[in-house]
Amino acid sequence: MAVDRVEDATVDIAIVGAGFAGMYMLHRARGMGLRAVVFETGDGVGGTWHWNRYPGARCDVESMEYSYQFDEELQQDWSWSERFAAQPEILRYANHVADRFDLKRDIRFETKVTAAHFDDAAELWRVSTDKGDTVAATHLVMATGCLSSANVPHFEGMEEFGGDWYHTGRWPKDGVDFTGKRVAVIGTGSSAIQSIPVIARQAQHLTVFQRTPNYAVPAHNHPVDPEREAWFKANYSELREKAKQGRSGQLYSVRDVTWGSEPLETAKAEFARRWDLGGFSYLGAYIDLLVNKEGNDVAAEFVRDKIRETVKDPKTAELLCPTSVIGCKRLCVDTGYFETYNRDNVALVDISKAPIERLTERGLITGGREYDFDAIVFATGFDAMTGSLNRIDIRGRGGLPLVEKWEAGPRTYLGLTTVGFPNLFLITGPGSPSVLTNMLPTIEQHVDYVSDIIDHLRAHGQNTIEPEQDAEDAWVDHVNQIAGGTLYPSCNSWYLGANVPGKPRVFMPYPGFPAYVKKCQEIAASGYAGFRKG
Ligand code: N01
Repeated sequence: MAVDRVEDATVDIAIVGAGFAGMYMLHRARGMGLRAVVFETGDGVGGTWHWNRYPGARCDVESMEYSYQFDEELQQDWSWSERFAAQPEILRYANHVADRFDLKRDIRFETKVTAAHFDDAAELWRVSTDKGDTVAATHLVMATGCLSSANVPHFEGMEEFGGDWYHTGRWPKDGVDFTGKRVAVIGTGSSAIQSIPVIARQAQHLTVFQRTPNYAVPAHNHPVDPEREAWFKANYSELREKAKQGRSGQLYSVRDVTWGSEPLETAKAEFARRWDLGGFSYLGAYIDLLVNKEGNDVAAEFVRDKIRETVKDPKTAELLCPTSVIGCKRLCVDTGYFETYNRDNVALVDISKAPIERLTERGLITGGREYDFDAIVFATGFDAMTGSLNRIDIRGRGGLPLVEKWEAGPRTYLGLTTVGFPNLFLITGPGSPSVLTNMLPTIEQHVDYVSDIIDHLRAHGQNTIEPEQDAEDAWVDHVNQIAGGTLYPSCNSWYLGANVPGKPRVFMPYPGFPAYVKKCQEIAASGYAGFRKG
């Protein structure tokens, strides 16, 4: 049912965010006959792909897999042009879906949710926006994304800088022309690694400021072969099911072979084979590479050797060689990243020991030296997983602020719900596999699960659901225990919140896919064990 006026409206479900999660949630809600409204800060759908328009932005999951599967006709009709789709194509896809299912009429664009308070007496969420809207909703779904809250560093002198500065995750819609400009890129994560080769080709000069080097494997991107597309589409349902059995929800093979069970030469040949395949499959050479340090060291050294082979200046090559566990931070998938440092117009500055001191009118200062720039690009990442939630004034029972409850780190049951916040659902929230998997199918699994819960409540004449304290505590312990048994906590990643000054250091995603889905199904089959309904 369409909502004509948002002001003082009452809806069954309010959805925050019109990325892939919010769009599908709206579609499911409508299918269930729920009165729904979506609030979206941006002026279009697509979430991540709406905001991350930086040069070179591209998905690191293969396009034939990075798409919705809830509608057979949709997945048959849509054609991807490249193995790894670029941002404009993914955004076109998001718009295609929105138009195809007529979603936009229930999305309030350019409207930011500022607060959501649970009204104990009425058992409703009272949602307010920066446009002055007030909506009462039975259910509140936070489809706010895991990597949507830009982490812009607070350098002294930001306002003094006479050039332009940008954050990769908030890129201007009309693009940026760096022709003839002296440009700085700060950061060397995925966004930097994708944008640096493209910016270097355009700018007069590019200086990259690197705090920590990163591992990257080649994408070996290419146009989608029509025969492969036809085969994929003919077998879509089987392939989707197969992907769901994989550790990351993707089809690339993770060999069921543990480190040490094969000779070193065989291992090196396997790493070489996977390097040539491109993409994340590199880490699937052995099933335990994120657990076994010895195997991880060999996988890491293989990449370091590739960097040394590629980058001509030995000093620059060595600076680009990471020393941490490979895969501890999300592996980057690149196109010509390391080669870019062979260009005459590109320089690398190591700021690991001399952080950026401040910005100035002309540029920035590090190591006591001032560098002059026309433009600075902050490729400094996101306040991941909790940032977008904590920036909204969310209050549960008794007015408890979520930010207070999560002061020492997020606490959820299944990454979907949290005690004291009835009928609040987090799509791919902290404590769920989310960013360790292919996000699109993972989003669909969460949205379907939330839809089933709402259906269940309605069928049983119940108004609210929230987790039991014991269930939440046990889930948090379980996530920590599983993460603690891996090499993930060994580096300063955004998975741990280590990239944001002052953020509690807690491993946020759950490294437990695909068992997680089975667990969710068992809980549903038991009538939602661990949840309290009222
Ligand atoms: O962000 P990041 P990202 N001074 O946090 C540095 C997804 N993604 O936007 O490592 C100097 O990885 C920081 O240094 P350090 C993907 O999941 C996907 O690149 O903290 N430097 C780091 O080098 C990815 O993992 C795609 O020491 C500072 C960099 O900035 C996630 O988004 C494409 C600094 C930030 O790297 C985040 O990637 C792009 C400071 N004050 C992104 N603060 C796909 O392919 C931070 N840094 C789908």
